[in-house]
Amino acid sequence: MWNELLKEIKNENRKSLARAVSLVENGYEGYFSFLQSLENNHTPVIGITGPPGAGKSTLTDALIEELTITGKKVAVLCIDPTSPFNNGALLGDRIRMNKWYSHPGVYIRSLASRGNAGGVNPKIIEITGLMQCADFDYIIIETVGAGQNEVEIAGIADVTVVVLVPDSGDDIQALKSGLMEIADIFVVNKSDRPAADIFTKNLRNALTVYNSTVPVLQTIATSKKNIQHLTNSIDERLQYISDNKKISLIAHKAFYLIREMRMKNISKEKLKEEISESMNKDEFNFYSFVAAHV
Ligand SMILES: Nc1nc2c(ncn2[C@@H]2O[C@H](COP(=O)(O)OP(=O)(O)OP(=O)(O)O)[C@@H](O)[C@H]2O)c(=O)[nH]1
Ligand SMILES: [Mg+2]
Repeated sequence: MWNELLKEIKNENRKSLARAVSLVENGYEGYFSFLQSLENNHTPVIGITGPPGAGKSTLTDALIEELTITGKKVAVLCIDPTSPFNNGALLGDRIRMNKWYSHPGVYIRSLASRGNAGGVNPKIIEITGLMQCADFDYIIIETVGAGQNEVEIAGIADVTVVVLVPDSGDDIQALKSGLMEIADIFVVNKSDRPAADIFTKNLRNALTVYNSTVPVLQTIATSKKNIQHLTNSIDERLQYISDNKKISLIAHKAFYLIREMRMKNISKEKLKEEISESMNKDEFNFYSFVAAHV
């Protein structure tokens, strides 16, 4: 079955790709051996993150347009916000993205974040790996950006674009909350707003203080302004990924998957059950209990 699927995926059969993504997402039997059998294809992965409502989806839509105009093929993984705070935007995302569903060079897939602390789907690494064996030139991952949660995506994407809006204080906020460490490119979207220039200036100044050379671009995603500048900047960044960063990315992904696998049958609920059964016994020893689970 897996071999047949792989053949179809390579033949640009999007239905087969969709099916394979679901199988991987659900951890269907044999999925990991299947991943092991894939060749090393490194389609570049672009992470788009930032606070809720910053315009990530609108920007992704504009990026798809810019890239497909030049004949590129693009896969997009949208991590559906599961928090009620974000639910309002979902429908809008769908309507906006709808026009791409019939485009042969575009594949869009929504994935639930399933309450994962990093704001990404627990199987995102494997799903991205699967997409890399298809015919795409770029894979874009849009993640729920809420507070500290953006950090996870930086370990998966080759280039992380942090989208901000010119709201007072957000520039400093962004630097404080660790976004500076993860951003390869800052985008000040909604630069049609009057505060855009001063915001951009403040952000650039703040970055200089930290000796950061991360570029800051202004865009207006809704009117597709400056999008080519952004794609150029992404391509430039992709060209100069240091070996150090490559090693860090692979190590991060390996760490994440190993942890997932080791913790597979462990949950606090299950531990509680076991403890409630044994804690009143004389022979109960906390450290022996722990040792029995590692
Ligand atoms: N004025 C202006 N509005 C914009 C711009 N880009 C996006 N918007 C609007 O901002 C709102 C939020 O845009 P989205 O693209 O859904 O933002 P998002 O970051 O994907 O939102 P979440 O996924 O919910 O975090 C929408 O109403 C967009 O039309 C822009 O450049 N200028
Ligand atoms: Mg969105």
